[in-house]
Amino acid sequence: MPKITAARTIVTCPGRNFVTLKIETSDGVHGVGDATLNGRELSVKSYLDDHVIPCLIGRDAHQVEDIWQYLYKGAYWRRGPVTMSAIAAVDMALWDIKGKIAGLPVYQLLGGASRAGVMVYGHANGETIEDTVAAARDYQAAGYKAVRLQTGVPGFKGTYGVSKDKLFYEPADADLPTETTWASEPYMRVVPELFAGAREALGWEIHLLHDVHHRLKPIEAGRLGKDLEPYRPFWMEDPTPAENQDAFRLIRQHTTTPLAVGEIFNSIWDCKGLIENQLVDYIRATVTHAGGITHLRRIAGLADLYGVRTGCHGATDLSPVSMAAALHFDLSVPNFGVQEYMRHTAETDAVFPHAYSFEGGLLHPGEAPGLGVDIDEAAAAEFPYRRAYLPVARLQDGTMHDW
Ligand code: EZ4
Ligand code: CO
Repeated sequence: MPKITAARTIVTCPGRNFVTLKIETSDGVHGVGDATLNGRELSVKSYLDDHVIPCLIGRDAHQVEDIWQYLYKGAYWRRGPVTMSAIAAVDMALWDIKGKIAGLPVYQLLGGASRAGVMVYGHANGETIEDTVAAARDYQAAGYKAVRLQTGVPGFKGTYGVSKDKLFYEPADADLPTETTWASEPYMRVVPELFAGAREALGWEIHLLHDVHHRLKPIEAGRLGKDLEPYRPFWMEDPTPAENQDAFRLIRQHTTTPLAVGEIFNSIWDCKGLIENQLVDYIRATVTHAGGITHLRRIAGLADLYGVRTGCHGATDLSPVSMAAALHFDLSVPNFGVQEYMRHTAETDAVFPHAYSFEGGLLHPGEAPGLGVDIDEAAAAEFPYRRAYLPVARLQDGTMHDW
């Protein structure tokens, strides 16, 4: 049996921080897992270094399920983003190892390909509607079948989802949280105009998505969903904070715009009510923050019973290791919907050499055994950790708001 002989975390900042777990085995095979939690990176590193790695040494690396259960049930203190990201990193690394030993890409171990490739959506954004539509046109020209549209709210600096750099969106860009301002009314006026402009310029073939990023009250979300209906959006994401899942009942009563939720969920228990009550159409939990491939498959299995499809989070704060793992999952799972895809910088791609590739609007994980991604430790060492936080949002009178 391949025994776990060593494991360590590697923190690197090739433009943004990433935490990677590397597990080594007695077979000489190693695996990698992503443990990045944006703005709280070192907490997960400590959880792994101080509390998980000592328990892994000597275990059979093939026992992916048992090790998952051991870390989940064995902690006694269950769930939460730090715990679940740490467990996820172990799980990803073990699937990587299993694939390498079997000589198969991980998607083959998950039941094989259910489709030719993974439809992804890119991020078109700009300060104005014209800029956003122009960016979306570029994505369309590059072959994307789906694109997310985010535009600046007139009169507000630093609107969520609008990037300083056209290609590489990174909200965690300050040593301490920057403060942005928010008001729902101008936002709710501009988004339907954006979608009208986009449909006129791009036609009806391309899927158009929008992320509300937890910014609205339930009745406002119902209104926005209704106002977007004529433009047939693929989804409206995170319309309200999902701690209150009953809010989705209210939103549902008012709109047929499909709803996507779950990028900040970390276990099947967060997803259960929304799925079983058919209050969402896409579940966005992802490999890194929701307990790894093992747990995400369980969430997808539950979702499939209710006609809910997957739409994994894929922001740049998930490393190429997480992206690779997501693609193996996406390719194999029966109820796949779409995968978010924000390109990483060239520096990040150099630190994490990977086998996945983009063609014709689809990503494919490639045929390399395991996850098909690795970390170049010498390259990683050139980019030391830099503290960085996500911004916060306040209403115009100073009241703290959901970011
Ligand atoms: O703001 O991952 O849909 N994508 C998103 C992301 C999140 C970041 C937060 O770290 O909402 O861009
Ligand atoms: Co989002």
